[in-house]
Amino acid sequence: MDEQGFDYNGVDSWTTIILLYNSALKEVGTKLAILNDEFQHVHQYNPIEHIKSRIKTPESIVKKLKRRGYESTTENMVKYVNDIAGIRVICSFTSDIFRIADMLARQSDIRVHSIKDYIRNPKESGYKSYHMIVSVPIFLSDRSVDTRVEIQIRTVAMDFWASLEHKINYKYEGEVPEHIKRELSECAEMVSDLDAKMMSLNEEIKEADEEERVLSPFLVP
Ligand code: 0O2
Repeated sequence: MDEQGFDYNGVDSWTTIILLYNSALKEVGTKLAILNDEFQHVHQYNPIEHIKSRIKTPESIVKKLKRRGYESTTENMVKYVNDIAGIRVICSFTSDIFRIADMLARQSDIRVHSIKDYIRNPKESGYKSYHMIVSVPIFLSDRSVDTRVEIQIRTVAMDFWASLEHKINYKYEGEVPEHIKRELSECAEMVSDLDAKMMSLNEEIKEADEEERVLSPFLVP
C-alpha cells in the first residue's frame, strides 16, 4: 500500500479506483454546493453558475501517461495523472473564482497539492482558468484513502473560450492555422475585457444597494 492508501496489487482493482475517484467528485461537489447555498443565505447571491464533473476516459489516461513517458500501469495512473477526477466550477465573476478557491483551500479535510493560476498568468494561447489539485479523504469500510481531484474554476466567458479552443485544437490535432490562433487570441482579450466590465458593473450595483440599505432608516416613507 502506498502513502495515499492505494493498494495496487490487492483490493484496488480498476473498479475500486474508479469508485474512489467518483466518491471524491461527490465529496468536492457537495462542498461546493454547500458553499454556494451558504453564500445565497448570507449575501442573497450565488457565486457558482454551474458545476460539471467527469472521470477521465481510459484512452485519455493512457495518452497522458504515454506523452509523459510512463508505462500504462494502474500505479502510474494514480501517481502521475492528477486529473482522473475533474470538476469544473463556472462562476459569474472573476472575484468569485478566488473566493471559492480560498474557501475550499481553508477546509480542514482538504489538502492542496498544487495551484496553477492561469488567470493572473494566462497561457500563451490566451487560456485563463484557476486550477487546483486537491485531495480529500474517502472513508471506506476498513480504511481511508486520500483521493486527488483536479478543480478548474473559471468564469462563464472563460469557459466559452476554452471550450471552443479545445474543439479547434482537437479538429486540427494541435496544428492550428496561424490566422485562427490570432483570432482566438483576440477573442481571449475580449473575454478578459468583458469579465472586467461585468465585474465592475456588479461592484457598482452592490455599492448602490449598500448605500440604499444604510440610508433607508433615515428616509421618510
Ligand atoms: P482534457 O482532455 O481537457 O482533460 P498536471 O495535471 O498538473 O499534471 P497538466 O495536465 O498539463 O499537468 O495541467 P494543466 O496545465 O493544469 O492542464 C490541465 C487541464 O487544463 C487540461 O487537461 C485541459 O482540460 C485544461 N487546459 C490546460 N491548458 C489548456 C488550454 O490551453 N486550452 C484549453 N482549452 N484547455 C486547457 P488535459 O488532460 O490536457 O485535457
